[in-house]
Amino acid sequence: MAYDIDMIKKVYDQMADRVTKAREVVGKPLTLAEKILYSHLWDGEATKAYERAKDYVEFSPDRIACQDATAQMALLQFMQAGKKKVAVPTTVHCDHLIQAKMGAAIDLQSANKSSSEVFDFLESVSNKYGIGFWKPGAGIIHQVVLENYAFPGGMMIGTDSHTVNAGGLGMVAIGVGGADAVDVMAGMPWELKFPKLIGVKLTGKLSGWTAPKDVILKVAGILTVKGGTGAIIEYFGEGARSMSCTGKGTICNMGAEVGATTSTFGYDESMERYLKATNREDVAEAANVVKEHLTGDDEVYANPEQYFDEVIEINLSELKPHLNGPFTPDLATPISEMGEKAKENDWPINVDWGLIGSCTNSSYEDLTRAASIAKQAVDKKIKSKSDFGINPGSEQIRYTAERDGLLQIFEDLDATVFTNACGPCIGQWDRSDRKGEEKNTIVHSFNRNFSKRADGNPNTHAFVGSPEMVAAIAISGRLDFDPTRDKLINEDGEEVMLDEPQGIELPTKGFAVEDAGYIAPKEDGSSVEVKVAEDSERLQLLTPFEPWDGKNLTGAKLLIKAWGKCTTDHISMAGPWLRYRGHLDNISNNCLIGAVNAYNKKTNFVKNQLTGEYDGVPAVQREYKKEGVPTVVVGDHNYGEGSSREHAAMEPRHLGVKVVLVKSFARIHETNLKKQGMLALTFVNENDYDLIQEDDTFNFVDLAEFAPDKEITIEIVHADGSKDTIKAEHTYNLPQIEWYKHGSALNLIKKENAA
Ligand code: MIC
Ligand code: SF4
Repeated sequence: MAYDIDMIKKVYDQMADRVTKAREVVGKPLTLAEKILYSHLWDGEATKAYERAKDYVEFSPDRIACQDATAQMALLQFMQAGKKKVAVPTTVHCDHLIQAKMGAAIDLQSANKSSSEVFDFLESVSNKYGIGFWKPGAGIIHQVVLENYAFPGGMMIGTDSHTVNAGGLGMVAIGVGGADAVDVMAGMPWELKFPKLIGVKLTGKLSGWTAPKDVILKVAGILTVKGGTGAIIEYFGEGARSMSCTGKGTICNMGAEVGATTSTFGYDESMERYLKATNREDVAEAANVVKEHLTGDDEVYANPEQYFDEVIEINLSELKPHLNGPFTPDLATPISEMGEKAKENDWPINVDWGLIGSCTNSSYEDLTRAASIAKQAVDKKIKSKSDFGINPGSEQIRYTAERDGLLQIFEDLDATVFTNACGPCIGQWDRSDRKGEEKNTIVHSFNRNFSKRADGNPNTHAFVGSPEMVAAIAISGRLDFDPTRDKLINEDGEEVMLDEPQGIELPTKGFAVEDAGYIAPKEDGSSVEVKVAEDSERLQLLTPFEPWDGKNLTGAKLLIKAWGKCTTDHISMAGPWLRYRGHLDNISNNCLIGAVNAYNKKTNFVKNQLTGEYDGVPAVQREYKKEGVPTVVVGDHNYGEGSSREHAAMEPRHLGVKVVLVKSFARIHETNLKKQGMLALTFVNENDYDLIQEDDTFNFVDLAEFAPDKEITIEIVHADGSKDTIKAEHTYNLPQIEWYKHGSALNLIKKENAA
């Protein structure tokens, strides 16, 4: 379980020199993000100032974390890289594959049964290659990382978009696809385009019903789901210092929802308290020695406009509690306006479920604040109108919360305590009041609320709020309930109000746990055997993708023109499909089934140009593949928003799609496409999206000259024989073009290792 204090000290030892050198070459004071980035350059000390949003830079992250749903594909790839051990401390966390249904004990047992093949695979690969393994029930990856591994000033990557949660402890922590993690596990540098920097100045202090969650709900409203793309968000100011470390984690966590590369906060006393409470006094002491490098320079925070590309200011004293949703996490509505807005939009007012937990909001403080509301309901004889579900973030939190009577409070309200795992947040929810396709509303403290995400029902309106607000709304059973204003009627028919929530930042008696759920790998794992059954439906060894023939691509057919929002949940749905995350061919049967076809506004219903018939996307694409016909996927803005799952890139690649052409990409997905040898292009003129018709054929007439910064010409031939010629851009640099040439980045690693 042990974090690597020597590694942390080494990072700190070189930090002073590297930061000083970076300040010199950049020629001005530095933000915290720059300090961390420049002190983690693969080549050591900075020799030049990098241009933001332009230069590709190689980094040397300190840690890697993977979760069960993405680790399968990451490790299947790593197994091909020809290495004996991971080069950088790595952990695997089993949290996504546990369904929430009856409650923790039973659910965990059935997950251990139904997914034993996958858990055993992950455990044995971890054991073999020197990876720390957190077994099912140990907790959600990002909580476990925050409690055990994150450290101020560090840099980590993780195969999950919410890896960014560790920014709450002053890290630069970034979500990546498995193939990126494989590079670092194999001892190679990790590449990222030097990010832009957004500064968020927090003044004032939170009070009453307003929580850290509301900061990011507000920021999401300002920046929208793509406003943070390519940027690191750095929070600073007295307001930042006044918040707890886990509260900062919540804010950084949901930075993923605005597309930010990551978010971070400077080291302060809240982080020191958290490190000490989680038994890492030595890390706190080491951090205290280099404190000045673990936060941005004073001048930067005094004149942020001069150093950040964009600055947002939020006064916490004036910030109001919000609920964001439905269907998108950036639709921010202050609680006080929800009634009106819900009526206007015909959102169902009755709330069926209140769900508390997820990597976003399942800290001890979160549970105490929500419990303080739940307790009032019990004390004031108010019966909860909605059902309640709780997912503690880790076994350590669960154990401590149980010891301190917090879970009992929820149980007194008839809440179901689910496993310490993702559960409903990722569609692993067998909802007891199943709704079919019926319109209904749920509120939760999670981060994402895309259509169908929690329960597979496209008509479930999911709203995101702080845990205490979720508790209050669930108790009232109404979406338009404003606890600062509205009264409730109790069992005695009396009017009562809920008092403001009270939280406890860190357990006064300290954290406790009996079995945290960690299994250390063998020192020498060479004798460990990893088994993948040939007829397994859950796991499949990978077959390398075909290299590029170096020629222009011609005669490609349109597979689908996706209309509107197309997140990774639309491209490769989670929920029941998580089952196949280790089996590329089987999971490919969900390829793009959630994307809306621009021509008929239906999902999973596209025209097969070879037959003129309509069918599901995977079926049609398999036909094209059989006939050897290349295809193109066209998409709108922020294509691939959301998850880091590389399945969203590997599935179309496996099925024979050659090009994804969109108005804009989400960062992780664009990289995933490149890594898997796909051509990821954006329209030079985004209105060209409108030119594309259902029966189009595409010719990429100058692809043979594929080169950095060179536009690609696409001839679009319509059904009536008329043509349009358009230009597409790309962001491939030379090494990335090599990935394309070799068919994937992995093919290239293999070749280099074999040489
Ligand atoms: C998510 O929140 O969407 C997930 C499930 O955690 C994903 C990872 C995955 O798809 O396995 C993420 O955020 O990257
Ligand atoms: Fe798990 Fe949800 Fe967090 Fe993703 S966002 S890691 S599914 S809890």
